[in-house]
Amino acid sequence: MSEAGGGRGFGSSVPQRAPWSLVAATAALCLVSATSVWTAGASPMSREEKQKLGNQVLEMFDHAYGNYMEHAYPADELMPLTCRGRVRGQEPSRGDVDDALGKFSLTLIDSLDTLVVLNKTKEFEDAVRKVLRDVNLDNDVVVSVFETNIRVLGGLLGGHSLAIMLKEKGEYMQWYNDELLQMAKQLGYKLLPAFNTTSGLPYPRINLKFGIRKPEARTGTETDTCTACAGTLILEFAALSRFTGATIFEEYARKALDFLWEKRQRSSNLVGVTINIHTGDWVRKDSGVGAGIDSYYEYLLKAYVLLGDDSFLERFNTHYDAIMRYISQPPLLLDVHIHKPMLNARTWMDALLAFFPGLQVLKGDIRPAIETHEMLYQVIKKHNFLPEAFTTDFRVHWAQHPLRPEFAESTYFLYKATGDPYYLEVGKTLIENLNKYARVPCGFAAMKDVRTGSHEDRMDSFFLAEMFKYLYLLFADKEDVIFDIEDYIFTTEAHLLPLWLSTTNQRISKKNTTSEYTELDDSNFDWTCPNTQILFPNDPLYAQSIREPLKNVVDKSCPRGIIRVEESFRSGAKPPLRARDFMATNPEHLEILKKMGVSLIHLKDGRVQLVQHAIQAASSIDAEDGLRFMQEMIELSSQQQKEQQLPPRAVQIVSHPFFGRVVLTAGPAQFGLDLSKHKETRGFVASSKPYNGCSELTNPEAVMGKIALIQRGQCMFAEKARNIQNAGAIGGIVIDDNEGSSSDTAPLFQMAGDGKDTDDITIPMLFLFSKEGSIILDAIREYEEVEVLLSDKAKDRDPEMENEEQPSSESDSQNQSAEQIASSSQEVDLVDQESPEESSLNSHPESLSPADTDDAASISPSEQNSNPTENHETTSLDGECTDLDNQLQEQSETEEDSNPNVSWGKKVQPIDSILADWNEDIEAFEMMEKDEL
Ligand code: DMJ
Repeated sequence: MSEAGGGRGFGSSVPQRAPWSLVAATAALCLVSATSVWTAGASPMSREEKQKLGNQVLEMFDHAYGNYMEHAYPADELMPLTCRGRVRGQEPSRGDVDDALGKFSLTLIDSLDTLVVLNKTKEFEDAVRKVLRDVNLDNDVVVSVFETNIRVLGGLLGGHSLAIMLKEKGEYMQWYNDELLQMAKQLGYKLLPAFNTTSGLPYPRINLKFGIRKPEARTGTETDTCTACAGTLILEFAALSRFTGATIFEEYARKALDFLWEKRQRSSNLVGVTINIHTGDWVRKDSGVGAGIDSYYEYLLKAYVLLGDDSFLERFNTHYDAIMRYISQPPLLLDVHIHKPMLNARTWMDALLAFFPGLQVLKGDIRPAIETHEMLYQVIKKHNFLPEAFTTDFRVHWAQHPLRPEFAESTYFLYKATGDPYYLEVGKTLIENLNKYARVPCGFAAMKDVRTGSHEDRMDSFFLAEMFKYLYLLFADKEDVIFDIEDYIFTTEAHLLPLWLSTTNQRISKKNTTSEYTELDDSNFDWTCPNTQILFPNDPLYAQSIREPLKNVVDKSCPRGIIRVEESFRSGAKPPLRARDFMATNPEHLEILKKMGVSLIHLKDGRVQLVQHAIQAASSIDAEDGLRFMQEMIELSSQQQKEQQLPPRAVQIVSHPFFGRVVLTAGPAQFGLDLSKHKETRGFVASSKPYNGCSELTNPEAVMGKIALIQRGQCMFAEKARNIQNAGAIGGIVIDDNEGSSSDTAPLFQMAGDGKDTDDITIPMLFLFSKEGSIILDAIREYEEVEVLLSDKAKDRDPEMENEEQPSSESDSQNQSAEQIASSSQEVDLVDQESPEESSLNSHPESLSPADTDDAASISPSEQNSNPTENHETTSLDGECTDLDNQLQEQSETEEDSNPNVSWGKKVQPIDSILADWNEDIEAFEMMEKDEL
């Protein structure tokens, strides 16, 4: 098949590899593995172990992909808890996150090139046939331009790239005639109307059938888009142009990039998170490397690699300098304001920035890559996954984790760059955690809350597009992949585009763009895409030496960064100003603050943010006073936080046939045993009589030694607790009397005391909303004996417990209905008290809303103690930290000192056994599905 003006890739088999251009050659060098230089440090991993892990990745992929194909296809995504497809319009809307779903079998298209990387050529051939047979790109559905580009256009192009590679090899895909490329082109044309703005920045959404702005289109009134949304098109669009010869795609993508470049904040060289597509004004002026901006930077550097255009490198380097000057505060990466880049805009980081160390490898800046990666790994070790957002002192800020691949991506690139087997061990941990905590009978489920281990009925397509590629490649030797991965560049969705595109159809590259060519000086090329053999010629311990000082950065961090200063602090004190006396409206206090190098930012919601720059203090004594003041503020603030933000707790049903699979999100109480500090409480449940627990129980024999269930209402929570405690209960669960309530829709809260001394209450008390509570009540009706574990975090289920406790006489039908309860309850989630509203967090692409940026104030950690030689006052801060360190240490010791009966989290269940007992679960899910129908 051919077309007028078609380029080399269109209508022909794979072209001969072009002579190396400089960029292609350097890009290939980026991926030269340094394994050969490794001689010491973390123990090397044997070939057998690497193969075993590679096979494990293959098995996991089969589990995810197989379940998608069996239970969800042709739907866009699999819902792994209810084992069915997610069809837009048929499920409750999740807001912006649904804009990725265009009724075009998203997961299948996103998985195409993963199949080839994982050596599943036969399955790839089948998958391509299915795409060609079943996928319709002309649906009346409004989709995100960004997501459709990176996942669908990128998926089709990645599929095409590998299809022509396979065809060239002569065994598979011999029938292939560029059909995927044709689909890509069709889709490309469908996206073009989005660029119909004076700026050239695309609208964020488009209707696949009706385009934009027509009444039927139901879109086109938006005024803003995120920087990544407008700046993450060039790889796919340029590849489409170069494969087909149709220049328009590359031109449009270049124009959008040119506009963003023109609009960068000129003094800081940073870009904001969102921009007005008509005026070019920055709407959100905060700037980081995570949500909303991330892949804009990625595409500048990769566009240079793929297209060989120096102007992209120059732009990237300019931004990179600014990032390293203002945003990078190793090992942290903290958002700042584009106009005042010395001011932090947030006190937390988001999970999307985990791709950045990988990009730094491509840039050749390995040291900060190692540092940030190490910090992220420690956060992961603490929570099993990277929470969507976490604070500068590494507490969970937003507890969700949708199985994002960015950290695996960076791990892969760091391993390629350093050859340090440490990164293989990191990959092994990622695999273990996925199997242990995210794997469910019908796929892998996103974590609703990394702290409790609860799940969400969601398996995003990027999990298949990216996670499995990076994990497989991490453990693969060259011969484990049927083609040379170094001939390709990864898009942001890990789709593969061949580097030979750099020399194909170049004539179109700069038409109609505003950028002018300027000769770059040599410094622009320093270390970009370095040869790792040159980077670490004699020092195989290089990476380890950088990680070593950061070993305890997460566990030993001083609580810092979150300060809530109420406007109503009482006044009166003279300098040195004490935190408790501070008034943000007192001009004298403000003057003192200034002298101490502390600046004050008024947030929109009336609170005040404080940031200290020791170097801006009038003298070193003032700077020291400033540090003391900030430290006091931190203490005040953390006291307030303790009162306001107790994290959720978990009620886990551990008896047969649940065995810990059912985790219910519960609210804590301000009285009674604090489960975060003490061992879990485990016991059988019994309903109290009266059920409201407001008077002496009439059934003490039934609740004695058990966990009593009580209904909310009619008296104080503390009174209920006393009554069940007096009856001999070892714990209590208060169930909401408001029928239908759920932690999905209502914010969790703490049960307050009764205004009196509650020290007499010693048993743990948790609160469940009605939907969650009815799961326990249903279980009692079905099984009578129901045992639960009350804790601050769900424990991994224990196969041995199952063996011990499984009554041999249980019938299959009982198992089934137990699983039905379990399966419905696995969806029970929590509302993260600390997290912002999901709808705003999902604004595109996965960007965080303005309202989220400043719910607390910050002290920049690097400003506090990054330069101990200049700021001698850091000594006193370190001194202050000692106690806190001890506290943290004690806390983590307590966490580890778990009840031997419930030490499930420490056991690793072999895959075979997981598979065996999940076969049973799968049958139960299928039954459930039939019942629902
Ligand atoms: C992916 O779709 C892409 O990597 C994108 O650039 C950012 N987010 C997701 C995965 O988290």
